[in-house]
Amino acid sequence: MTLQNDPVARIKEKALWMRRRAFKMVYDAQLGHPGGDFSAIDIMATIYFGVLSFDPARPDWAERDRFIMSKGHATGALYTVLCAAGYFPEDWLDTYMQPRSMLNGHPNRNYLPGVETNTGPLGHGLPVATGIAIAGQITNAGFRTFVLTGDGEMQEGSNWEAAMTAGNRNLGNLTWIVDRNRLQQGAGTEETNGLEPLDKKFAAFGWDVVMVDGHDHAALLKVLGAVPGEKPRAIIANTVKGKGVSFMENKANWHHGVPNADQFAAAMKELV
Ligand SMILES: Cc1ncc(C[n+]2csc(CCOP(=O)(O)OP(=O)(O)O)c2C)c(N)n1
Ligand SMILES: [Mg+2]
Repeated sequence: MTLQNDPVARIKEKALWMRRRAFKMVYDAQLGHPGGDFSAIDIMATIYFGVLSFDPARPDWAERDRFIMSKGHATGALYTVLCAAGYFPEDWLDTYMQPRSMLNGHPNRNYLPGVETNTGPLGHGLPVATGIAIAGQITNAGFRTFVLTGDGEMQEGSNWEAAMTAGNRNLGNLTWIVDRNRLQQGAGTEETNGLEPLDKKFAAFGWDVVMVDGHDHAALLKVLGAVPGEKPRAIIANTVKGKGVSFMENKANWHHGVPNADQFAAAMKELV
């Protein structure tokens, strides 16, 4: 099988490119959230290169599947996947967080093609995705809506209102992925405001629940690409914050830590 017709190999290749490119953006800007970029990148590469129906030449194509990046701080992951998907040229990435750049610290749909909705303040992506999915259900449209939230983000009550609404309305066209890296800003989720048992909570709100290794491309492809059912689907993706760089993995300080020259070089050696 060649890279072109082996979907898992293609996703793997894209994810590696995204990690390298996102880390370079953070290094150049000396700003960013690389820990959360790296926990999300395998999920996002799988969605864009294995599941989503979209056309970068027509970002407003009415029938496109929607992806909403609710954890809007992880712009290293979002901007690299949108670039790899063809929404804008690679040299735009070099402007990350520079004055007058379209690639702000948090994504802005008014500037950047492919961004479905502005995020950054946590707790907004799922409510917006739920509204979009309701519109799709009412109009009998065929598109699916995917939303990726953090796990610390779930401390925002707005998520639980949206979860209740989606469950009550049987929004089978809605898929919610939780990046379950067990860390938020500066601490663990369970020592801050415990989320468990997350699967039982989602099920009680009327959702189908699936657990997956959030770095296993083949497993991700299977659960994300599965045919929608009657109920909305929650995918709890078990991930590692900082995944792919040994000195960053599971370290809270890499939430918004930025590399010095030695750390950048060491990371590039590992990301091959
Ligand atoms: C409403 C709101 N409060 C606080 C913040 C600041 N903030 C940015 S990221 C973050 C932690 C998020 O943790 P998590 O959702 O687990 O994201 P991940 O671990 O995937 O980076 C916080 C508190 C914010 N962006 N929005
Ligand atoms: Mg987290």
